[in-house]
Amino acid sequence: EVPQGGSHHGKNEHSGRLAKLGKRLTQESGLSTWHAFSVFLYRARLEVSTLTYWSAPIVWEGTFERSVLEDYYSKRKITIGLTVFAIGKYLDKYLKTFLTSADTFFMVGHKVIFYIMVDDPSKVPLIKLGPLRTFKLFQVTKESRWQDISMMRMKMIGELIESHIKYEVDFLFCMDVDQVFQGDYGLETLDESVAQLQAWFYNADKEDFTYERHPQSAAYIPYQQGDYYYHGAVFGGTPPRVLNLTKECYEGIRRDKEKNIEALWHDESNLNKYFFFNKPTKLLSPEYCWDYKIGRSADVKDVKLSWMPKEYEVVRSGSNVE
Ligand code: 5GW
Ligand code: MN
Repeated sequence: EVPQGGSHHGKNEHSGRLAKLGKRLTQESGLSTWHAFSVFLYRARLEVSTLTYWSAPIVWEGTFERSVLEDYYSKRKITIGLTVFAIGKYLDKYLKTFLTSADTFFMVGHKVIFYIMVDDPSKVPLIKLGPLRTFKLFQVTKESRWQDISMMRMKMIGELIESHIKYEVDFLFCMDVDQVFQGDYGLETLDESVAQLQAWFYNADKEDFTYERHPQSAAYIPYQQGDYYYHGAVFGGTPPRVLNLTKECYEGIRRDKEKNIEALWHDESNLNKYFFFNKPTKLLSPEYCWDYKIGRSADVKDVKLSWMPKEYEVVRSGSNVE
């Protein structure tokens, strides 16, 4: 029998049963309790892939038991960081929704530090954060090309990890601002190195992935290669692992710039190259970054974060951001 949340048992009886099961699984497998549970629960969603060929879990709703995770982490008192950039029109348009929804749904009951990078601090919305939440605001100069705004994030996140983040958090997420949290985005997402499956491509064939296909680019992945198509809008892990990621991705971006070239999807292309060579230890299902424009999908049981609708004419006027 697979333990799942929301059973008909009383809460105490349910947790008692889970604790017993956790103990047995741990003894049998030699794994830590929460890994033992992951290994056990990955069978809970038979219709989707829940494990990569290098044995990283792919987290889908139903493949984790939050009470076990809460119990495990309650002894550690962890802090989770979340970086977000809101430059130019994205500050007015998306930051308030992103922060308000993150306050409600991101790592409920745990300490969170938001690292907010803006070009105009006077425009940051005044919102009242929950008691376990705090934020640090940084002013950055606005790149004139939007591609550079997106790509320079890799450089700035790296610098911020070295100056602040590595001393302050146990786990870090880095996200796009044009998204909204809609359901609990919790401990099940934490790991050493976390990648997000891009919602439009989670079922696609490898040849159709929009990897960079020119061998001259640092982000090049040949047609027969690659594992998954990862989304540039969400990545995470422990600070040293994310630092390594941002350094490598920025180095790829810099090498391309020297040759006067740019990968097809900018930082996302470089991220995909990085994760191809440095396998993530955990993958998040499209439920963790869903696009409602895709329509209904039986695979998506519970959306935790979704794309905000984008009017390209409004936010991308010409090649300049302003
Ligand atoms: C503006 C015009 C075109 C593309 C990006 C921007 C832009 C991005 C901007 O003006 N200000 C800004 O803060 N950004 C940051 O880069 C946001 O955090 C944004 O979420 C991230 C990536 O850009 P996106 O969200 O437009 O990229 P996609 O791949 O989601 O379309
Ligand atoms: Mn985005």
